Amino acid sequence: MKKSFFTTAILSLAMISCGTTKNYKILSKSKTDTQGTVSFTQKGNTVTMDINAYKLSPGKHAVHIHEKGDCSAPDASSAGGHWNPTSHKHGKWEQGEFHMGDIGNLVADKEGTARLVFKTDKWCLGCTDESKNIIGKSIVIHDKEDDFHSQPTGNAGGRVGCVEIK
Ligand SMILES: [Cu+2]
Ligand SMILES: [Zn+2]
Repeated sequence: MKKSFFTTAILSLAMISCGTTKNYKILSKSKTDTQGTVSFTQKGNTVTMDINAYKLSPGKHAVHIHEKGDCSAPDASSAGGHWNPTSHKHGKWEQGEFHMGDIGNLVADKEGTARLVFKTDKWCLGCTDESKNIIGKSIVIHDKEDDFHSQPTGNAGGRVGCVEIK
């Protein structure tokens, strides 16, 4: 009795302190040299995403969660449209209407390097709530900037990087 309580306590502590982390490589798409990594860590109800991208063109690049976890097409069209479980219009994160995958823009410096750390309690890693679960979706990095109002994609142009969130 005492031992099982102790084991349970240790396991709970491990889950709270370590959480779940998933690491992915960015796949270059549309004949670009895009490289980098994306990690997701869930602690409690908060998911932290950390994007480190390299070899982008300098300037802003839209980044979204798309609905299909399939980066196989050379132009990443296989990833489908924006992940939109709440059937809202495309927009800016937490301002008016927006898709659950409307992360915003990466800003690449003149070397083409961009980093974005993004935290939210609107996503989860593998929970049963399909309006929150990002496993089975993809991250798409675009050629152009998200203007936050053009429908349904923010006029972000082609797809230069892709990650299957498995
Ligand atoms: Cu997109
Ligand atoms: Zn969108």
